[in-house]
Amino acid sequence: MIKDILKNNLTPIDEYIFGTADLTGLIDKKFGEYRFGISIGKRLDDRIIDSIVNGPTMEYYEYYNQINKELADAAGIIKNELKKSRVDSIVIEPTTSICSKELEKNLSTLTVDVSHKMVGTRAGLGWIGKTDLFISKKFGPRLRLVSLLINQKPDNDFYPIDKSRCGTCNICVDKCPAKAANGLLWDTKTHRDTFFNAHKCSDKCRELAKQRLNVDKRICGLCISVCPIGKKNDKRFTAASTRS
Ligand code: B12
Repeated sequence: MIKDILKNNLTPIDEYIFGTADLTGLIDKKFGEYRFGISIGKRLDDRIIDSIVNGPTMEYYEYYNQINKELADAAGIIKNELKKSRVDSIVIEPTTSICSKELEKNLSTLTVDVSHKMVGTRAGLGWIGKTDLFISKKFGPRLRLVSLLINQKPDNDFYPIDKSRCGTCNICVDKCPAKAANGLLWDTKTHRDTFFNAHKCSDKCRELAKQRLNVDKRICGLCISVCPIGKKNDKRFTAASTRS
């Protein structure tokens, strides 16, 4: 039923991926019975992502705002449709402003209450790459995510992904302008800070956004642009996406 609601309301459907997840024990107790998740990813435009070569572009920045709005709107529609089927949900917005109360509270760790990437791996849609991006089987890291928490177990099985499939590829590690990653592979027992320095990334994103766009935001996107998975006609893309 949930999958039908998603299929019928995400348009055009080939630009989206979605899945459901069991988040029991993985999110704060304050969410109570809302311990199941829906992960939704929207594909990013190849031309805009490919044009990120030395840092963020104004076009990418405007697009980023537009996609956040599109995803928030889509999640709102799904929430209403779920409600009609008597499923209550909580929308976790695509982004959290660095000045928002939630992130301010967690500024020392750069962590929010619900990680979209975790909902995505639990839904079996992808894994975490070496520069801490969510690498989806279908679009690689070329997507933005939104999540909903629900208080009913979805009527399907879950096939979470527990470890990285990046292997020996180090392209994003080498190209990261912040040198934020050390090349270690992710798995569910490995905390972000073991392989990725989010503060170095944040500082560099801010510096680049100021320099290139004259905005006080954290924007970069180079790690998304250089990843071979999800790039059109890349052999690794096919290999990764066909493994279940
Ligand atoms: C805070 C934040 C930042 C911070 C910190 C980034 C970071 N890596 O943590 C800063 C300002 C640096 C930042 C920068 C960027 N961000 Co940002 N950011 C967020 C935000 C708001 C929260 C992330 C968070 O809580 N991190 C805390 C750590 C602990 O969690 P995590 O890294 O998300 O994932 C860990 C867990 O999920 C865990 N995990 C995964 N599965 C499982 C399963 C189990 C069982 C367990 C135990 C754990 C586990 O593994 C991960 C690594 O340890 C999210 C939105 C959101 N609500 O998720 C966007 C988000 C992560 N950002 C995003 C993007 C695109 C960016 C930038 C490219 C900026 C830009 N748009 O140009 C850069 C690149 C950063 C990078 N390479 O990671 C996207 C990522 C999309 C993708 N393909 O991965 C997100 C998801 C927003 C979105 N709606 O799509 N960001």
